[in-house]
Amino acid sequence: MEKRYYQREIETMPYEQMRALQSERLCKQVRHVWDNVPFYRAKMEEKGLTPDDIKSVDDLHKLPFICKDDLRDQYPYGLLAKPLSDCVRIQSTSGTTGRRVVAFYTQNDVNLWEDCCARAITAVGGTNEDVCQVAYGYGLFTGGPGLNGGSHKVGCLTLPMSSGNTERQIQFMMDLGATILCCTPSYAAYIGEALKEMGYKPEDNKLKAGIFGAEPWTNEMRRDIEKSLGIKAYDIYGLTETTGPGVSFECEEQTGMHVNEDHFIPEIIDPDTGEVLPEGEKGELVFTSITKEAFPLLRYRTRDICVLSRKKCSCGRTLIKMAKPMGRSDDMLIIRGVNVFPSQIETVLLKEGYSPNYQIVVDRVNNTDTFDVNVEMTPEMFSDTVKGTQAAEAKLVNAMLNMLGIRPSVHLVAPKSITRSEGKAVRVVDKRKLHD
Ligand code: DLL
Repeated sequence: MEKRYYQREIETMPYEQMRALQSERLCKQVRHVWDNVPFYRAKMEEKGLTPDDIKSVDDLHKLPFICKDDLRDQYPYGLLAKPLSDCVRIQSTSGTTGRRVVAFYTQNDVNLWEDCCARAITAVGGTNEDVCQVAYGYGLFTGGPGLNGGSHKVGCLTLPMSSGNTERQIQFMMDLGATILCCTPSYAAYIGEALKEMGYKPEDNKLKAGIFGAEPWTNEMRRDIEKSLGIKAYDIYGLTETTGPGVSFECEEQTGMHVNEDHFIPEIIDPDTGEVLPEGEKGELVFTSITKEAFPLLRYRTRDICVLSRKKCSCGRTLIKMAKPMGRSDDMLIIRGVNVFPSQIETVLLKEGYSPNYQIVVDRVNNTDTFDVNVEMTPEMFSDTVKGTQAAEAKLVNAMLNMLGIRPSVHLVAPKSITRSEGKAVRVVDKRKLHD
């Protein structure tokens, strides 16, 4: 693929120059929140800090962390750093419990956010010749609006489909010759399945690339989607609190996502002690947004478990890379004392030739955790004998035991019996929470 950048100078900026740019922006941002957000001023004062104590990125670690609960406590306007008259947009998380998080944007914030998404689209080969189908949800969710804006900036013909109505998605995809598909990986897998059912082969569509994110997905799932749609599948990461998609994006190397460091400074910390960990170590990802005007976040704890790497990338970008987040520290299940990430189950299933359609059900009976995994059979297996099914279940139990260190009960269920998701998939039903 020809090397293309949306903002070459930034994307290939030498490290020292990027540090200098970050330092300048960080100092300005700290002054901005000190002057405009009483919450931040109080937090800094608690630590005996004033803006004069932050002179460069080297001083970042002195600043206090903020977390989701702070955002909820300050709902709705407590963290706003610009007058309402300067704000043009909100987006919000899909959170089902507690107060929602609402993020605010000035026109400039929207503009920079769309640049980040345009970088992601350009990195997968997108140009003004492309037809970009945006099948992330529109509305309060950031996926649709973010990639829609990025697609416009690149000059693609943008299909603002939103998620759902799969038949219509496929009709537009085929009739208009979509070349880039943007949606969650679980919806991409579902579209792949639906295409096959409608009698299409992977080569029948014009798609060349997909930009999939908003939920954890494994490399095994990537290969599955690439095969079923006949495309290259790229990862994209972001969160409502920091803007939305485009905080980081994957390039042609497909070995992690370049962080848009001119807007977001990443750190990895030990989630228990808060200590900053050296590059290459696994821990909780923390972001400081250094260009956001309306809703700046200093050292926001994402809860995503991740690794950063500054290893040279063949794409020519110098932006630091983050690995695929392996899950959230708050999505991690502790079952009979063992840490279990849904992504580990997914890895086993795809390795064993199953689809990524599964659901984990955890409960507590007589003070002991029960751990069940429902997995869809492949259509070929469905006609198989009961004995065959039992043997297949036993094989999966062993593979999961090897991966996790605890034994689940595996139940093979009929193909298509687990509800498909048009947005983020629901992988876990934790009934223990209901009894607590
Ligand atoms: O999911 C923003 C987004 C939209 C990203 C479209 C990519 C594409 P939230 O709904 O606020 O925002 O959820 C943010 O989703 O903290 C991660 O736990 C998870 N997440 C997002 N992207 C990825 C990814 C959007 N590529 C939360 N891999 C984040 C793994 C992801 N997890």
